[in-house]
Amino acid sequence: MPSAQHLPLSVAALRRTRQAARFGGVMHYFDSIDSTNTAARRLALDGATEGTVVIAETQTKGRGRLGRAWVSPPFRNLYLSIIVRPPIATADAPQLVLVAGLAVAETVREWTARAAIKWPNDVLVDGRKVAGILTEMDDDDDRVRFVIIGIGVNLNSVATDFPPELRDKAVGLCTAVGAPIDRVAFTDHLLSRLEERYELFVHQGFAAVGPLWEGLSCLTGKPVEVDDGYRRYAGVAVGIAGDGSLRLRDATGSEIRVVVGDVTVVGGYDGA
Ligand code: BT5
Repeated sequence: MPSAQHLPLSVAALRRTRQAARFGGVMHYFDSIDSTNTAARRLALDGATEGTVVIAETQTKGRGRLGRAWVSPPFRNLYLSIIVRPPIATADAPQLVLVAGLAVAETVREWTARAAIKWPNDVLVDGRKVAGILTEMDDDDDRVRFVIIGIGVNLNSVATDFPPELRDKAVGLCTAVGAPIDRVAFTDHLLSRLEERYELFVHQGFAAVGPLWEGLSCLTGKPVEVDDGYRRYAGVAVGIAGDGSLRLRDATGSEIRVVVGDVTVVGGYDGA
């Protein structure tokens, strides 16, 4: 099991492994910061190049979607943001959250095959959230100027690191694997995957990513409810559409497409 003593990330070792790479070739490392997404946004506005990474040991204002908080205990996990400047239309930018989700899920699966993606931005292990993704965009005349892809992965957090209300919803990869996770190795593999999947998306479009994403989705075939902040939809998840929206089949047999929202699986995940 993970050691009780959590040490700082060996950032020199990580920099050595990434020095020739596009993603992570430039890396900013902080002991503590408000939010790596906020820091990356500041750097992007100052002209930082694509692939610039911000990593922090802890965040005082780690963010999820819709102003929600991301629990960020120090020296255990990964809190990372990366700047990308994709040559795409603003309307296609939400697909990047799925591209990143695929890369995170594929990386987690190098440690355990029990990982799956939950639309739109969660990676689960055994039905519990091991990682979340938050993308934030800056655009100009319908073209994307930059997107900050923020990724939080619970690597060496144990149940007591989470507030009580999260203990049955969140999990550390170490708990699933039964051993401490090497944060340098995980981050290196994640950045390589992310670079690979991002290149695929930029050069071949979401059509090339969608089938890979579908292969790791835990929702397909499940009865779900989706809350988009305005209304709730109910149906069976049948996959994602070409633009990355979630396809549901409702009780009347009609198809509904949901662009944003929080999904609940009716009856849970059968332990999967
Ligand atoms: C997300 O939002 O899942 C996106 C999380 C992105 C975090 C990264 S860390 C690096 C970068 N910098 C930032 O400031 N953010 C990004 P959402 O789908 O809204 O889920 C948020 C919800 O997940 C919370 O309301 C909690 O219920 C739950 N949660 C919070 N912290 C968690 C954790 N460490 N592990 C699992 N679940 C958590």
